[in-house]
Amino acid sequence: MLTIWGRATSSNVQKVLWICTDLGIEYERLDWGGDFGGNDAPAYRAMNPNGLVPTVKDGELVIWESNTIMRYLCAVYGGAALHPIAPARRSQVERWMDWQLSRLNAPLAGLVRGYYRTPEPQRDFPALTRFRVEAIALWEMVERQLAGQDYLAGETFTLADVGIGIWAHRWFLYPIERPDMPVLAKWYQRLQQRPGFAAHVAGPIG
Ligand SMILES: N[C@@H](CCC(=O)N[C@@H](CS)C(=O)NCC(=O)O)C(=O)O
Repeated sequence: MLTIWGRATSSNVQKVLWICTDLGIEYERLDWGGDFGGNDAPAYRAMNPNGLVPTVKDGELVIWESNTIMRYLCAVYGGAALHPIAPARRSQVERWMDWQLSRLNAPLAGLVRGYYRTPEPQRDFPALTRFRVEAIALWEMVERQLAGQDYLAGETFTLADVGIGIWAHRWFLYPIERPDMPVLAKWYQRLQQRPGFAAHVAGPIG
């Protein structure tokens, strides 16, 4: 059985849990990080030198980085539909996984830190406005990408939708003004129907 270190409220842990549900992978999850602490314990650092969650152990293999973990789980546990093997098709999925890490993550995580980890009197509102404006431009890219197709990499659900879907959920919960993006909203509704999303992502931002 897989062991997963990571609090259930972490966006990156949620990616892994979502895939476990979709692929029917059994796991034990240990509350770790955030208020649970443990990230700096020497034994944990020996597994994951970043001191972040998630970390996954499958047999003797230790894995960190949520996207790498998702790719591994798809390769070992029958997830070729989520992470296609054909190079061209795979590139359509992976560009959005990389885009999530390289572009979307910073403004979206900035909004979590600002609104959910910082008491109101200490909030940096100009920075929050910058994150919001930056995020809108990025979601507009997603809105255009989804025009005429059900999922980010085409007509089928893939890892691209998982990595960006966890942020879409947060985006729709943030206490901010959002421009209307009907295609994005429909895709988000589609994700909400998926058991992995309902089980692990659908709750409040923690
Ligand atoms: N790129 C890493 C980022 C991991 C990361 O930033 N994890 C956050 C939670 S989402 C973390 O560990 N924060 C400290 C904590 O929760 O204690 C991944 O995708 O796994």
